[in-house]
Amino acid sequence: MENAAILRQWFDRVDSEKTGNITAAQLKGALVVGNLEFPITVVQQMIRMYDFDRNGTMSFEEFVALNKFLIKVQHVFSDLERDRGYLVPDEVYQALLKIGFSLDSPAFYTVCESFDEKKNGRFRLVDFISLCIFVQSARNLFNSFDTSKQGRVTLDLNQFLYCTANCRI
Ligand SMILES: [Ca+2]
Repeated sequence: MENAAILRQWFDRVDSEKTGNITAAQLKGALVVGNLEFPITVVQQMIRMYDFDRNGTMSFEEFVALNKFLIKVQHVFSDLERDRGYLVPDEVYQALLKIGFSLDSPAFYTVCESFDEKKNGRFRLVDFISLCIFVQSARNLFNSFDTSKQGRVTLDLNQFLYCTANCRI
């Protein structure tokens, strides 16, 4: 889905009410058609990640940005899954590095554990995309507090609650 005209067609089909914006429920339904079944909370997070005008829905421009991210994540997944259909934690770690996320061990294993849906150490594409959406959203949120770009933030309890509530999937 890299061609702009194809993307436009896809978007218009999903935007069944012709509002120029697609909702989380519409996006969820469209992804299911493409064999990607996400919980609605993950789809809402996808929308929030690129909701540049913060209206809670996805315009075509925002969709193009999301699609670019999803394509990158899918490519990295296919490079490493070697036709098994899943990644093991070591590969998830390498995949995250390729996407530009370098996590330390405690952070990485905690994130892995919470996205290992079946608790079998196997990350299917849907699990891996959900994990990447979470890490990217957390990074965006972190950056919004790290205004001086020091790579660290100080939060009071209210800000901390705001962050955890935003990241919860
Ligand atoms: Ca929007």
